[in-house]
Amino acid sequence: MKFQKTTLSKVPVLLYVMAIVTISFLQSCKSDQKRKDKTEAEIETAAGGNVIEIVTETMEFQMPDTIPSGWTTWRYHNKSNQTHFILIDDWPDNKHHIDTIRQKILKPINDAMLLFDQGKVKEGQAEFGKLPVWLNQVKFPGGVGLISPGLTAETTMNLNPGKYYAECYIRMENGMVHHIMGMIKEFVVMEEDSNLNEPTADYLIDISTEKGMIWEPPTSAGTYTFLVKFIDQIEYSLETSIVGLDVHLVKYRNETDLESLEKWVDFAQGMKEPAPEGLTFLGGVNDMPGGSKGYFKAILKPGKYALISEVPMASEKNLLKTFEIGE
Ligand SMILES: [Cu+2]
Repeated sequence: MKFQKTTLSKVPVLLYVMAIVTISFLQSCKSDQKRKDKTEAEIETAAGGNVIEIVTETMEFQMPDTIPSGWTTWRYHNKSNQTHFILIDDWPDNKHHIDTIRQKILKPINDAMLLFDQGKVKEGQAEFGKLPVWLNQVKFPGGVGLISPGLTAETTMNLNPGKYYAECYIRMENGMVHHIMGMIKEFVVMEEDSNLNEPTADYLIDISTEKGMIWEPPTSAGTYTFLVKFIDQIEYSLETSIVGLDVHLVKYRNETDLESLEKWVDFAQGMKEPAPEGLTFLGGVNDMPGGSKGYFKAILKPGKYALISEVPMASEKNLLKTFEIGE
């Protein structure tokens, strides 16, 4: 590991690399309630198959300890006042114990971020220096995209048997990372197959490091299933400090919102609650290895939307794509 080479702007990127994850501070309760009301009425159930229901009320993942292998639909109900996502971590063998993960990974990351917030760069880097080498071996086989308070996201993925963690590494307003506050959950994917057929997609999103996102967006309102094909993925390495590709769907109001969006999803610039005004996150597919695919479902109404990847300067990489749904 070459932490001494790490610059401040790159440091947060490491968090990404390591996979990573609060208590709600009171954010506009009124608008949350509005969103909740709207959501309850809008949520549709997946068409049969194997659905894993996951709920967050404060800073936790309420989900089963075991799930079947193969295709499963993750329906994530964000009943909290904060924005979240689910990133799945596949840690190397024998390093799986949750106490180890908390102590050796989550704590130094959280401590480092708090120090960076105070402008203590050296001290923050020293915390990163405590991270174990085996962190390099973590893999991210998918997860559910960013979802705003009161809303439900739905993502369908294909997981192999094994032991995994679900985590969220968005930060609270006070800087604490959600994972250290409780948003890390161990689960086992069993040998038993879900027997769920792979979904059929209405729209295809190709994502790659070279071309960014390539797709033809919908233009009319409806409930759609999107297929995200990871053509490749950026190699996760502490030495190169590179973040990965993923897809998040967001509704926005105007161009100013897009600027806040691009800045907010860049971990180097904070990714702290509250998420900027005017943005409503609607799910997506979190990081997957190159060659993988995942699906997400969303209800689109007239308005302005964007797909964004959680990387620095997304628009320059063709990883921020806007589209509009007409009346
Ligand atoms: Cu979170």
